[in-house]
Formats: sequence, structure tokens, C-alpha cells
Amino acid sequence: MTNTENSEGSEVEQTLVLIKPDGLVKSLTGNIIDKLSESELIIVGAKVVEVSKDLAETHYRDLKGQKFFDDLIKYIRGEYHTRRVLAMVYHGENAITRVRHITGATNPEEANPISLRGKYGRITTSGVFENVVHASSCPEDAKREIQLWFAPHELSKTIHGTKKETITREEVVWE
Ligand code: IDP
Ligand code: MG
Repeated sequence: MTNTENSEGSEVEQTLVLIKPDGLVKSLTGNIIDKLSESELIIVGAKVVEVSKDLAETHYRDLKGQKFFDDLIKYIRGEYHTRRVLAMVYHGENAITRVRHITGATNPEEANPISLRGKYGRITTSGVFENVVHASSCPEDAKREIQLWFAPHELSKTIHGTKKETITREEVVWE
């Protein structure tokens, strides 16, 4: 039994979910979170992010070289919709597979029609897959993506190792 395995042998996982800019501009946040609640997982982190070029390219680094890469970076940065994504971390048994099942296949035209991407996604005339949500696809990606988008203190529960460091930095505070 690993340290994240329970007595029935299921892995307790965390997975990164992004509501992409098309999801926000179409006011789908409520519908998406409602549908994801069918997973019976819990949300342990959530925030609105304005995605920098660096964050977008690091997140999608494995796709660098694909012909759609530049459009994908523009899409996730909100150049076609709004410059925001809603980033969330879902936590629970088999979280990665459960969420992927609800989000559906990458290509929204091929996705199960009752999945989020099947329901709300589209391919634009210029070939961008506007598929509304991102969900981590395997434990290695989930760990990397959660650590890329969130600091440990932004999560109410963590399953990946943390350490204490003294950091001195300037921060914006309330006047
Ligand atoms: P995933 O999001 O289902 O894990 P990936 O293959 O990791 O799929 O691709 C990441 C994202 O890149 C997709 O969600 C989609 O926005 C975009 N993408 C993937 N394949 C294509 C394609 O063939 N054409 C256009 N965009 C694509
Ligand atoms: Mg992927």
C-alpha cells in the first residue's frame, strides 16, 4: 500500500482542472462545477489566474512543435475570449480518471455529447479546439501541473511533499 492508497486499494489523487477562457466568457462556470460535483470529489483549491506566456508554455511544454501550439497558447491566455482562467484542484479517490471521464475527449466533436467538452466545446473555423476545460491526464502530469499553478499554502489539503522556507518578498496588501 502506498502512502496515498486507502484500504480498498484506490489511490487518493489530486488533479488540476482549468475552466478555460471560453468557459468563462460563456458563463459556464456554474454548469461545469455542478457537473464536476458528480465526481464526489472535493475542491481543495481555486483561484482566477491571468495566464502569462511563461505559464502557458510551461503548462503545455509537451506540445511544443505541434502545428496548433501557437494558437493553443493564445487560446489559454485568453486572446480569443477573456484573459482569465479559473484554476482548481480536485481531491479524492481516482480523481484524475473521474474528472477526465466528466470532461470528455480532447476533440470536442468526438467527445461524448454529455461530457463537458461534448456539451459545450467547439472547433473554430481556424481549427482551435475550444474545449472549455483542462484536466490532468495522469499522476505525473497532475503533480507537475498542480505544483506549477498553485503554491502549497493555496491548497487546503496537499498530497505532495512540502517543506518550510523563509521567504522575504514585497507583497501588495490592503491600504
Ligand atoms: P487534453 O487537454 O485532452 O489532455 P492534450 O493532447 O494534452 O489534450 O492537448 C492539450 C490541449 O491542446 C487540448 O485540450 C486542446 O485545447 C489542444 N489540442 C490538442 N490537440 C489539438 C489539435 O489537434 N488541434 C487543435 N488543438 C488541439
Ligand atoms: Mg493533456
